[in-house]
Amino acid sequence: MTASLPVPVVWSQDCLRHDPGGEVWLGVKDAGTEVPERALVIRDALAAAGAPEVPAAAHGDEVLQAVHDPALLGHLAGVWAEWEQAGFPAEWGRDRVVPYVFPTEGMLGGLPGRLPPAVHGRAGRFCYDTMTLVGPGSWAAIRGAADVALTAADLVSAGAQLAYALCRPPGHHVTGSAYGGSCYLNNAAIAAQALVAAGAGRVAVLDIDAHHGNGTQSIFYSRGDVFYGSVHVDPGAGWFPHYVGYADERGAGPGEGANLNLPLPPGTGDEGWLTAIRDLCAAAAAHRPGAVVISLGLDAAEADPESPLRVTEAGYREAGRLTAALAPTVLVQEGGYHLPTLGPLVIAALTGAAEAVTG
Ligand code: SP5
Ligand code: ZN
Repeated sequence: MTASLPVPVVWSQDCLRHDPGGEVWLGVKDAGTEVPERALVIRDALAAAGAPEVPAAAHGDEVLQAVHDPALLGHLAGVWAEWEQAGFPAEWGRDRVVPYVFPTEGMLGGLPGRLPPAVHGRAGRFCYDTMTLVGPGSWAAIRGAADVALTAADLVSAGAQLAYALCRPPGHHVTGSAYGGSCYLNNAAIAAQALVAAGAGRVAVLDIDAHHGNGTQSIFYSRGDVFYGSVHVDPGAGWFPHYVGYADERGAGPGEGANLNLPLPPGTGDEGWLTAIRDLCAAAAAHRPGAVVISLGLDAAEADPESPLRVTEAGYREAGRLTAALAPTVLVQEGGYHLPTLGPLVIAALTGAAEAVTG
């Protein structure tokens, strides 16, 4: 009989209510991989491993408003009702919110960024890709995932060494004012901000999802109190988010030096990935964090359909051990799409994190 996994798992049933119903990739709607079953297989595996479950508590909007533009929060909360009201599902067969015009710098050429009254025009102001669809249950899940992150941060602020936030949908691609990458609100940034607000001092966010967390980077880019570091597949090698996540992005103003990107070549496995994570931990330790947030994507794993990295379960266990050794740690679920291996991978990561705490 193995000892049960001593990491509290924060959970909200609302996280199952978001059904993006696919993703529009390169002009064609595909089935999509960010499905509700992801959260269920992880939850089942952790229950079987004996990890205690903690229900998410409802929180106010204060921390959300500290990391996100209130206009983004309002848009996400109301966009489905507006879409329905405008008749897109019933009259046009458009059963999810998907933008089709994007106000890029190149389009506006310096003209003011207006807020179009028509919802189908306004959608591209807040969503920067075509893969991140909104449906009837989406807001309940998005807001529920934020409460999951906030509840996990509360546990650590109250003295727990570790807490795991089983957030769905994921969050690390969301900037202060725009969503994308299958993400809607930045759960990890919300957890980090909550830790700061509770008096943790400096916080380090370590992002080990296969993709660069462009949203988290953007939110904290000019802040010196929150370090952001990421290991991810090189966006310059053809991977999402393509435009951000390069090694020369080091932070700005008071945040200069508090941002570190370690892009890796496609095909990188445990050795190269863990070497980069050790470098990330050394940089984060120099920042002397009072608390750590791990953006725990499981999509760096070799079987994952969304990334070319080749990390094993043993790699994830070591990554958990290395990162959670820095300070009390909130682990926030990000990506990870290969349903048969999500359970073993999350157990490996949390087992490693628990080893770091118990020695
Ligand atoms: C949180 C997170 O991991 N977001 C991932 C966003 C990247 N999604 C890119 C999807 C590209 C289309 N997928 C094609 C899969 C072909 N196997
Ligand atoms: Zn990812």
